[in-house]
Amino acid sequence: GHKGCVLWFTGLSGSGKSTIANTLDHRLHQLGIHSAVLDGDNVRHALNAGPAMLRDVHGEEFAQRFGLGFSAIDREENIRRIGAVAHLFAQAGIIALTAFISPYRADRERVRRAMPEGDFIEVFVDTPIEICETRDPKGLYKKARAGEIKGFTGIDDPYEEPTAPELQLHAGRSSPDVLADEVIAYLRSSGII
Ligand code: GGZ
Repeated sequence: GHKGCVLWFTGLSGSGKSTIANTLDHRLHQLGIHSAVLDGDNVRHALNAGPAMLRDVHGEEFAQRFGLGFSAIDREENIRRIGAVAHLFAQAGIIALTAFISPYRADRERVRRAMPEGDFIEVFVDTPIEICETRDPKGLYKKARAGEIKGFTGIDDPYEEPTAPELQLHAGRSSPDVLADEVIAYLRSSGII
């Protein structure tokens, strides 16, 4: 058996949060454990996207203006909603894997405090920005350096590192498979699975 909880991955863009969360998700399914991934694909582009009617009539870019952006206030609201959804998953007995930058310590702590002790597991995906910037899968760091994107995390917007994460993964050194194993070992040792 297993109990529901939230594995909250936090780290820079390109640090490997989504990749590790998805690798772990597959691994847990193989073990017969119910888990679910929340990441940019199903949250920023779906749950937190602008009104559907605007999207249908005027397209994604226009609707996005009514959705959430990347100001501190919008990121806080993004994290608040994700935290609420992840909490519901955990209450339903599912291991929720969330993969968002979540750059503000206070926003992450607010999600933690809303949950029973031990149910919120903070996983710091600690990849040096140099590595994230070299990977740059979507070319966003390049655009941020060129000033084409303003307020990009790690370039001209803050990332507040966790001070006491339950887990710290060195995603610049190990493969997603090895890191997923580290998380599984933690879940076993803490009695969650
Ligand atoms: C950071 C940004 C920005 C800015 C767009 N700053 O590599 P990606 O593309 O897929 O991951 C980043 C994603 C961050 O969304 P989150 O919901 O995880 O952010 S937060 O937790 O702070 O709310 C990146 C893209 O969106 N992106 N503009 N200015 N990342």
